[in-house]
This record gives sequence, C-alpha cells and structure tokens, in this order.
Amino acid sequence: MATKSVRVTVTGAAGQIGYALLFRIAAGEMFGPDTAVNLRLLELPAALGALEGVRMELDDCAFPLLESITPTSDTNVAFEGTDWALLVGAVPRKAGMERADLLNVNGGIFTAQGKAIGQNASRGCRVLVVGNPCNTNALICQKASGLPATQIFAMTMLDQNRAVTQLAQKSGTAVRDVKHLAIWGNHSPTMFADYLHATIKGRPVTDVISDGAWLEGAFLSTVQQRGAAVIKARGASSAASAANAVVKTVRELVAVTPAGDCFSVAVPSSGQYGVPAGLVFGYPVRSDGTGYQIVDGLQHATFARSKLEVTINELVGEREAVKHLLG
Ligand code: NAX
Repeated sequence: MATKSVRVTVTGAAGQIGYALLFRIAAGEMFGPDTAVNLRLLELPAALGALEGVRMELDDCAFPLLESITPTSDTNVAFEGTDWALLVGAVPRKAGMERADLLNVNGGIFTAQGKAIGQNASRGCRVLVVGNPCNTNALICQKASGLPATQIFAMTMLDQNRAVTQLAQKSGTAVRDVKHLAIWGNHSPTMFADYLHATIKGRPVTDVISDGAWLEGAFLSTVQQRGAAVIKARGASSAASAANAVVKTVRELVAVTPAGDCFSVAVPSSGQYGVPAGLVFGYPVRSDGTGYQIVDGLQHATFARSKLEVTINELVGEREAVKHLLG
C-alpha cells in the first residue's frame, strides 16, 4: 500500500532506453513498494504517436503503483513539480559529425531542458543525465537550471556493472562478491574502471586475479569499448542494461549505502582528487538517502593517476567546447 508518491520525468520516453525503463519505474523497482509513481514523459512532437503506444502498454499493465501518465512535448509540462528528472533523450552522433558538433547540438537541448527544470521542477528535484555526452550535458543542465550542483548527476553505473561482471567472470566468482568497483571520469572510452580499490570476497582484486596484464589491458579496454561491442553484436545500442543502470543509480541515491560500500555516479567536482572544480566527474560515492559524499582518502599510484589525467583532460576539452553555453 503506497504511503508516498513521487513525480518522475523521463525524456526521450519513446526511445529504446525509455521502453526498457518506464515499466520498471511503474512496477515500483526504482522507489519501492510504498511509493506511488506519477510519470511525465517528454518526447519530440514527431515521436508523440509512438509514445502514445507506450502509454497504452503502461495502462495495460495495470501497475498498482502507477497513479498517472502525462505524455507531452512541452518541457514546462514535463518538468512541472517534478521530483526526479531522468534526462535520457539526446541526439545521437551521426556519420560525419565531429565531437564538438555533438556537444553543441546536445548542449542546446540540455540548456533548454535545464532552464525548464529551473522554472518548473520542485526545488529539491534531482536530475540524472543519461543522454550522451552525459557528463558535459549534466554540466550544461546544472548551469542552465540554477539547481544546486549536488542535485545533478550523470550516469556511470552501466560502466560499473560491466566492470563488475568482467571481474567476476575472470575470477570465477559471483557478481555479488565484487565490491567497491568505481568508475572514474567521463562516460566515454577514457573512463577508468578502478580495479585497484575493488575487492573480490573481501580481498584486493589484484590478489585474486594475478594476471596483471589482463587487468591493465583487456579488462579496461573491454569495459571502455563495451558499448561499441553491443552495437556490433545487436545492431542497436545498449538499452535494457542502460535502463537497469538508471534504476540502480536512483535506488542507490535514495537509499543509505551499506557500511564500507560505494557506487559510481558522476557529480560536479569541488576539486576532489585534483579534478578541476565544476567538471561533472565519475567518482565513488556514498549516499545517506538524501545527500551524498564522494569517498575520500583513496590513493592513486602512477598507473591510475595517468588514467585519471586522460579522462580529466577530455572533460576539460569538452567544457571548453561548450563554454559559450555555460553562462
Ligand atoms: P533512442 O534514439 O532510441 O531514443 C532517444 C529518444 O530521445 C528518441 O525517441 C528521441 O525522439 C528523443 N529525443 C531526442 N531529442 C529530444 C528532446 N530534445 N526532448 C525529448 N526527447 C528527445 O536512444 P536510446 O538508445 O534510448 O539512448 C538515449 C541516450 O542514452 C543516447 O544519448 C545514448 O547515447 C545514451 N546512453 C547513455 C548511457 C550511459 O551510460 N550514460 C548508456 C546507454 C546509452 O548509450
């Protein structure tokens, strides 16, 4: 029996991640069995027909926790009073498009949506950016919205999940045995999946997996290139696993992180670990259910530090490419 309710906006709701995500939110997997859900679904006008089909299917599930569904192409309606804005919709990279073009075309979307969030959402609204390039889109959105930086996130959970499974499979253990695996930096091939602070059954990964060349080489590149490998195999980009990561990220942020554990999400830096302040950077984070803290006190030796510098430099370059959008 629901005792609370939450309003959730999903953009790009008729897209493939949207199709894998909405049913899980409506089923109560994101906010739990005592929270009723009100969905605001934003799409481009051209996709409203397809979105109507998704709405019909949501209706046909008769989810007990689903109180209302509002499909719209109006950003003011989409973000009105919202508690959680899940920004999935974005323009994909097309043939011949430079990275700077991609940053700018999406920068326009996230500026407009950020402003609409600032004007319409609840003051405590939290925003999770999934649409790529998600770290820099989140930075743009934060500036445009005027929301406190601590309420803006970009998704690195899919990368964490990919890395955890690679380590479990290599060591012949269960996924649940792998802990404290954090993704540092950008959600892009420069990310660093930090196996050096991760554990398997409580022991350092490097004690359990003696193949150091695999850890430094194939492990990191498999995680970094996993999105491309899925596209090659499936003929379409990751959708169900991305939606699963969205559900898990929000669940981690609204729950208290168990003692000694952490999870991956990108948040605006205040300079931690030498990351320039303001960059939306993937860190290991712990939540108290309403706020979060970046895990502190970790030491990075030369190899890890060199990886961090690469991803920091990429994000600095992205910020430079959109500086005209950052007010
Ligand atoms: P789709 O192309 O299937 O769906 C995107 C939807 O967004 C479309 O229906 C489109 O009409 C809509 N849209 C575009 N501009 C919009 C706007 N201004 N307002 C509202 N809706 C808009 O893509 P999908 O596979 O669902 O992926 C969505 C985004 O997630 C992409 O940018 C993708 O790169 C990104 N991803 C991010 C991941 C992450 O870990 N951060 C992993 C998965 C995914 O690659």
